Amino acid sequence: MDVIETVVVAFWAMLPAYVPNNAAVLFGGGRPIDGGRTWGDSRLLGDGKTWRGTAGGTATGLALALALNRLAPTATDALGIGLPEFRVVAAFTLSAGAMVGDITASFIKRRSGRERGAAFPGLDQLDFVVGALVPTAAFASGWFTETFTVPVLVVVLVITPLLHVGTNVLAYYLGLKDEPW
Ligand code: CTP
Ligand code: K
Ligand code: MG
Repeated sequence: MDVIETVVVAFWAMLPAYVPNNAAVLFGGGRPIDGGRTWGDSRLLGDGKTWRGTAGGTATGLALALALNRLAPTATDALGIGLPEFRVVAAFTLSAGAMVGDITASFIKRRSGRERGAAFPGLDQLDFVVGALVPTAAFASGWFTETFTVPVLVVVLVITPLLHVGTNVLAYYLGLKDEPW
């Protein structure tokens, strides 16, 4: 695989993990997951992690993976690049895992005294990557090793922070998000 192919495969394979965070912004609102509970002086997770955002984000990632599966043969022919089809387990671990990674990051942010919306460079850009890939490697290991080869993983680690910063700045200027991160 050349560099372009590797980037296209990495982006395609990660789309079901990328979209849940952005979709959660649109679905968010309603009851927070922590129900307002605190640990020490801070909220367990905060008002930024809601049931509706989490369910909406996961469902969007799952639906996207299934839609990509229908497009894969045509896109593979058109681009001449072998695009992976998502096993159902992987579609779920990628989308739900991304949400769990983001929630875990909020837990860590609250424990380190950061209020809702505060930036935590590094964690913000990679929480959902780790959250998506670890359960996928565990529960869809064959599919994972076929799809996420070492070059693909390296590309994921490089392009994800760039895409994350880009989409969040865009969402901020569109008035969808309160902070540009
Ligand atoms: N959101 C949600 N449920 C989630 C994740 C996000 O409802 N599981 C919604 C919330 O409305 C949230 C917005 O998407 O405010 C932006 O997400 P994010 O930046 O992750 O949350 P923050 O509000 O910045 O909170 P935190 O500091 O805990 O990350
Ligand atoms: K976040
Ligand atoms: Mg935020």
